[in-house]
Amino acid sequence: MRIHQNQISEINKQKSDEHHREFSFLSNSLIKREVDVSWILQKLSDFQVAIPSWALGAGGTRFGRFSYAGEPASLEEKLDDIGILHLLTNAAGSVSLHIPWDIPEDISAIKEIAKSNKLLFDAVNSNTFQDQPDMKMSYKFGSLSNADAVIRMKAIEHNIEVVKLGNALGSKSLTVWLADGSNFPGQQNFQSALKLTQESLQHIYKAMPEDWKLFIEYKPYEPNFYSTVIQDWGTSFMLANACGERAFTLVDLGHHLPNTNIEQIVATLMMKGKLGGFHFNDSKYGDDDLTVGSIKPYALFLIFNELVFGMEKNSQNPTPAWMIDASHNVKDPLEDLIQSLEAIMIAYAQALLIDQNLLRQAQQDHDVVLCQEILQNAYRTDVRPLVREARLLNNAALYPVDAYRELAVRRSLIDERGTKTVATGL
Ligand code: AOS
Ligand code: ZN
Ligand code: ZN
Ligand code: ZN
Repeated sequence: MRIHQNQISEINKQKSDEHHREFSFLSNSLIKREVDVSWILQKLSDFQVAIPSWALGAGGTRFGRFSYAGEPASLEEKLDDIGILHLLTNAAGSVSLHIPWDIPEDISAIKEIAKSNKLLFDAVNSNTFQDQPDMKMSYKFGSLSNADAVIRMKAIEHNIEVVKLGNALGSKSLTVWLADGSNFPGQQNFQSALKLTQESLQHIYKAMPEDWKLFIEYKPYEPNFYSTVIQDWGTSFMLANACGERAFTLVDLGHHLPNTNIEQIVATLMMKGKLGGFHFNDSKYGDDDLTVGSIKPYALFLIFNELVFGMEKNSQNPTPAWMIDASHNVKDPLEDLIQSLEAIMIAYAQALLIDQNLLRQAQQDHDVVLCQEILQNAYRTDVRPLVREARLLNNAALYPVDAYRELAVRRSLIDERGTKTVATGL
């Protein structure tokens, strides 16, 4: 362990007066608004987001990759990094692995490291969007949708291997994201590509243990720029239905055409009990994978409003698997993840402030102005003291970025791992 809880407590002490002043001011005004503050604190404390193993190094763009000093070179080191995040934020309680980027050599040793960092294994991700060095065939023209049965089978088998590995670690779900699609009109027969994908997914689904879930990600473009086989939530939803009741749609915030009403997609899927997983990130143009909340925090809040409503009202929908899916080139990856976690907690806290009964009544009365007031009053409340208090109650850092800097975490990672590091993965 690079940092200890008592170091965090020491740092918290320096700022605890200031925090308590802000927190009591906020909680007093919330109590006047009949908000149940301790209920919100509990919800915030319980909310855990999986960290993708590929976000721990400075990723990059398709034009280049600039490594960040002190990056983790192995799965063990990645787990240690997430352990640091979890200690600072009490919000990063699990990891999402990517196979083959994270092949564990010694399963029980990896489980031990995860346990000592208080981490669980969330969804495992398969990879049929890259050819692996030992491969005799290529995914260049698709994987689960490939017209060649031998290549399809290879992709199916890879997914089954990933499930086996994940199962040994204690994971309970598989996320499938496909790059399959076409670049030019006429290149691919839409119907057969979709039909083959469905058959392949059914095959994988049947091979999963009975307590496993399958998450199917959709994306309208990239790397194929004319068509992708699973282009939208409707296609994913249809495929999930064709697989069975433990197959679900996964929403990645970056996987929509500009201005898509993502909150409405969330609501629709939850009504049908089919929102299985979530990839948080932010974007201005496409699948930019930027820090959560860095571009469109209001949209994130509106999405959380639907998530909160759905989690309360749609018992047919399991609690979605929350995950960050971000990657970029310029920030310290750990500081960036702290910022993403903070943005998620803020949006969640704001959404929890909404009086759903009052909103319902205003909708019923067609009082459009009041509806907007209710949403925006919640959004414009500075909930940061609530988020901090939830962390404090769990012995995490009041101000995680500050604590991270004060404890010189990156410095010690560089001392240990060196300056010229390249995290495995993207
Ligand atoms: C790709 O665009 C998807 O968002 C995937 O979820 C993910 O980024 C990829 O699987 C990384 O391995
Ligand atoms: Zn994703
Ligand atoms: Zn993506
Ligand atoms: Zn993305």
